[in-house]
Amino acid sequence: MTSVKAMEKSFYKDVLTGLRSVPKRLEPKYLYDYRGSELFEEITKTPEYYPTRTEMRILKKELNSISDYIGDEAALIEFGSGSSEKIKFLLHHLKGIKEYVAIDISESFLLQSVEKLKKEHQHLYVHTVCADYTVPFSLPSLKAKKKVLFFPGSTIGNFDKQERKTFLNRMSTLLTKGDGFIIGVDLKKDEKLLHSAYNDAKQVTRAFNLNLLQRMNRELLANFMVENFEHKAFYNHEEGRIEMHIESLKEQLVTIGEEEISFQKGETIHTESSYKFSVQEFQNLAKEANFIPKKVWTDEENLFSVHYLEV
Ligand code: AVJ
Repeated sequence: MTSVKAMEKSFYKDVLTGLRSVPKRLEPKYLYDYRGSELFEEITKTPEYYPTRTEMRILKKELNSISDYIGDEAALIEFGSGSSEKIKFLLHHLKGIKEYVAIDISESFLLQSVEKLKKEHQHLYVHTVCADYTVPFSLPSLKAKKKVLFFPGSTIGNFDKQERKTFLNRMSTLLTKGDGFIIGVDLKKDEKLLHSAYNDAKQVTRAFNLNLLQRMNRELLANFMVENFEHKAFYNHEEGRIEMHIESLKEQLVTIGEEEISFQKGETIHTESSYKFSVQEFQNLAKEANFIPKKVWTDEENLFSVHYLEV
């Protein structure tokens, strides 16, 4: 398991590597420090950002069916446990969940949200794992026989082709026959809708993206002048993904610790991709990782999908 301390060190290394690359890029996981996690929560409440509320609507609508798949004696293992509202809902309504494992990269955020959960569910076995699930890690030993992995929010969309292959394969090796995997996957749709979901009117997404510059200033003693950069998000049709970038508004030099990084006017840092899939495309990916697609739940407008996979 990767400790968070080790991760902080690799933040500096990864930043230098990423900003010395052409084109410049930073891994999306670095968007989620405490402030970033807070801002993401705020994004989910904007009227334009449909994924969170649509997925929640699907979970509510399909509660009985989901309950049948989970069964009456399972451990639910959640990756990226920032999404406390969904898990609260499931734990409250699905009595078959006897044990809960919360895995998240943001330690303070994780501990805070799990404390509340423990108080509300005194009979639930709760484990917290602070880890970066994009690298190999192990699960704590569990009491429940059946494992159900829960990866909501279409975070799978953050991974590129190779990363999602590796991730799905890793997930399937955590499971044995009869176990399950519930995964939320955002669907391909009208590009205008997609565009506005990542360019909200209140500019919360902008603040979320630019927070990465402030994080580098805070943690790595960098000197980014945030007003010299702008948020840029658009749908890349060929790649089937939203791309989020930070654009340099002028030619400038930035120092990070002892290192200097130069920016051309208009040059960008690619900070996040958010791939969108059709149901068929995702099921094919799942099959390549030895999963059997058992069920897919969607909303009436076909904005979002929730899949139940088995091994
Ligand atoms: C949490 C990765 C699913 O890609 O939609 C939201 C992150 N970025 N707005 C997404 C995000 C900008 C979100 N995921």
